[in-house]
Amino acid sequence: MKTRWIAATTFFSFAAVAEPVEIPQLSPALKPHHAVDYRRGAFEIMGWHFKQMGAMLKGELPFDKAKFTKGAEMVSLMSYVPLEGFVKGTGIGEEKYSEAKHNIWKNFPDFNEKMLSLQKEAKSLAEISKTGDESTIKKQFENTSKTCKTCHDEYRDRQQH
Ligand code: ASC
Repeated sequence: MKTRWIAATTFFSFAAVAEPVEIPQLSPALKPHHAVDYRRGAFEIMGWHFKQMGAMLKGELPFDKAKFTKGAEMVSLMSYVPLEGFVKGTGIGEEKYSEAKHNIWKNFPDFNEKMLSLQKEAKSLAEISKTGDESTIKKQFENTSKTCKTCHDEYRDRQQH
């Protein structure tokens, strides 16, 4: 009996881990260009703050902890936005302004994982920026920045719009 219970719980815990990652579906209330606008809007907001935060850490702007924290919180909040906008049929050549490579939809579980790691690192940056010293903050800023870059290298192709 006990063995059976263990077998069942083992099965269900593996089943939970193996849950497939769903490619988001476009709501019938929206058009494909809305998905591109939506995700690009979130990335623009992240970039707006991230660039200013980077400039503070490089000493190009004075380090203002309150402003830095506010930026980090905004980046963290925005990091939850784009994934929903990566619906099929909105890659480069399919939608104007798209910079999304088509391998996003071929490797969606990997892409999803990379977005989740941005969320994790950005959340940690927002937390650390409240209490940490500048060098600790800088280290976490670099960890967060790496998650942007890793994903861009594989899944973004900058276009001349
Ligand atoms: C930005 C921006 C990105 C990221 C990336 C981080 O400000 O526009 O794409 O930061 O450069 O490595």
